[in-house]
Amino acid sequence: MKKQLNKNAELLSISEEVLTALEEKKPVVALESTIIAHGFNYPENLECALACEKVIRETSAVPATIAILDGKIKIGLSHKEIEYLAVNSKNIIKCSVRDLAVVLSQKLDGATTVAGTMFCANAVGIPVFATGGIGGVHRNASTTFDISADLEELACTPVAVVCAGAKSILDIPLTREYLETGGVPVVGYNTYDFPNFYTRKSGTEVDYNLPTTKAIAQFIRTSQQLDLTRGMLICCPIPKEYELDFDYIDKKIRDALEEAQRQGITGKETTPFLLAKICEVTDGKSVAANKALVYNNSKVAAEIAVELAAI
Ligand code: PSU
Ligand code: MN
Repeated sequence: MKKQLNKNAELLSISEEVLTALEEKKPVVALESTIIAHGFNYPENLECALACEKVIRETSAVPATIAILDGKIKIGLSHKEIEYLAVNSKNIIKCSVRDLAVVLSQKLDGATTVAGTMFCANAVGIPVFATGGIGGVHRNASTTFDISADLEELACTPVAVVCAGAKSILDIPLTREYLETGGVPVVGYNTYDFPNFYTRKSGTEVDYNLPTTKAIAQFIRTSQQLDLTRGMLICCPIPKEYELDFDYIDKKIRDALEEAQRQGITGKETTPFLLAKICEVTDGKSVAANKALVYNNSKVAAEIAVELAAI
């Protein structure tokens, strides 16, 4: 890991806090920034980003929010930098892996997606990453070919992504198939069901149910020992009290998908458009659920990182 870090030194800026934690092999949890710039609106985005960091600290781990600023991959953003991303979201580029080199070389501002964040976390040796939900195979992918680069990155980058599954704007069974093809183990944290973001069940299953964060940490360590180059998906269902009704949210999602089609939304705009539309048509209920699950994932990820550091 040190070697990778040195190789990219001029493109990397690691905060003092994160660098010390990495050097002392203390638990660190990576956090993405697309969720700040393009997942929520201001000021919920700022509130959510800071609360995730707080939850991780309260669980005895160090948060490392990742973004592209000043021509560098920043690992561990300051409060000011998080606020900058939250307020200026219109000028922040959504950065998947394909965007990284252009955005860095042109010194543009970028918010990293799950794929982008996994790449950066791995470059500095952070094996645990918390997010809301991953991108996946879109519902009409057989005609649009819209398959998130998150799935490709999961297939080639050894980082454990703690998430609430994938939301039903996606085709969940096809997303599961794609993960299987990529050799990505899909593990439920104390559940057999592959969660559906706003709801605890999607009707599809995980590959394995591991009941404790200790068991999950042991699994990650074994994957490292094997030098498996694959990512790992750790699925935590949204806490029961925040779960939305399946039929209610499914109808809203279908309406949002129709609206996206009517407006001809494609490519990287699709996911942010759908998220914003769903927020609008649920009177913010989707946002409350989204926040709750991200906090929960942050807490579980921190517990896993703590267990992993103790092995
Ligand atoms: N899911 C969410 N909120 C988000 C995203 C996904 O609930 O903000 C973001 C993540 O950063 C994810 C990206 O990596 O959307 C996927 O975008 P795309 O489908 O364009 O690959
Ligand atoms: Mn896409």
